Amino acid sequence: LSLIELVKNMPKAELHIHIEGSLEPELIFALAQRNGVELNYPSIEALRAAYAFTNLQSFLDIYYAGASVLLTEQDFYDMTRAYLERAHADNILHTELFFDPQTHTARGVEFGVVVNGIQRALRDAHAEWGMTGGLIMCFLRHLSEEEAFLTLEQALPYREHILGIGLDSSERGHPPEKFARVFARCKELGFHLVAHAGEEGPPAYIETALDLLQVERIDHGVRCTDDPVLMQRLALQAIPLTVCPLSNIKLCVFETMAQHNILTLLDAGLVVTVNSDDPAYFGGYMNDNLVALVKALPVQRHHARQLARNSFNAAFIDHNLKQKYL
Ligand code: ES4
Ligand code: ZN
Repeated sequence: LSLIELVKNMPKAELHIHIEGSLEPELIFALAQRNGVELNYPSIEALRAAYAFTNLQSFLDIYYAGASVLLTEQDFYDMTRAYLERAHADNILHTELFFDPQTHTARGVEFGVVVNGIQRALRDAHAEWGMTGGLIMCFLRHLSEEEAFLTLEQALPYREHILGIGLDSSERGHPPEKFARVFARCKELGFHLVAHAGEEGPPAYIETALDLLQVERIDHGVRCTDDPVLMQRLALQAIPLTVCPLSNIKLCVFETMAQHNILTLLDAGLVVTVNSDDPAYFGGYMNDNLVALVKALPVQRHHARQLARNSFNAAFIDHNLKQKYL
């Protein structure tokens, strides 16, 4: 079996996928038509042509515009179903989905419409394929801590459907400490905790996410290589990093895939995982990310096997399920 076949076929978990980032231009246009929403792009091709990003913010502006077509529970179901079918095709057995409720509640879409639509698709995937998964609710870090607390209140009736809490959107200028109190409350409530840190922001944001937010995983975290002491800590404490290779190239975190530091991180013993982040915007799903790494970097079979093991070890699943998957 070639290494490319191995990475495609190996069973794996995905731990960093924004479900709104799985919305393909075709579905954006179909939902816009179904819901009578006006788009600022004349065609699917024109929209796709706008996916030329220079940094995180240039992407986020288009990503929030794309999400504006989502109005009904069925819209959230259809979006999630399409992602889960792609995930199943990539031999993903377990997936933890980020969602951004504030992007929707700000437009008058009820919290329950969002969660119920996504949750129903996850339930169907479990019934049909035995796929497991859960939802991670993200706070938008460009908004206030007070707005995060309000969102947490809205989430409480649905807490049985929410596995964890995350932090995403514009990183620079919105350090983890801005959300220290709301994360402390989420921890008391028993949620798992994660945060985006060290994608565009400095390694200090990785440290404060760990020390002040008490997160269990770091989303991205690739800038930790700027701080050798921090890197050693991440390895010693086995803090998983959910790395997103194609995302990092599209958002110019690294100039080319050959310059990506994922093998440096893996070889230093960090619990690195590979993920798709926003697959509809960044040019690929899970297996596309793995294949891109194999094509650009000296990935060995032991690296591939380690990435798959790490994905299950870093997942928020109970001991029995972990044993079954490992
Ligand atoms: C995101 Cl790549 C990335 N970074 C931060 N926030 C996000 N939301 C969706 N994708
Ligand atoms: Zn992300």
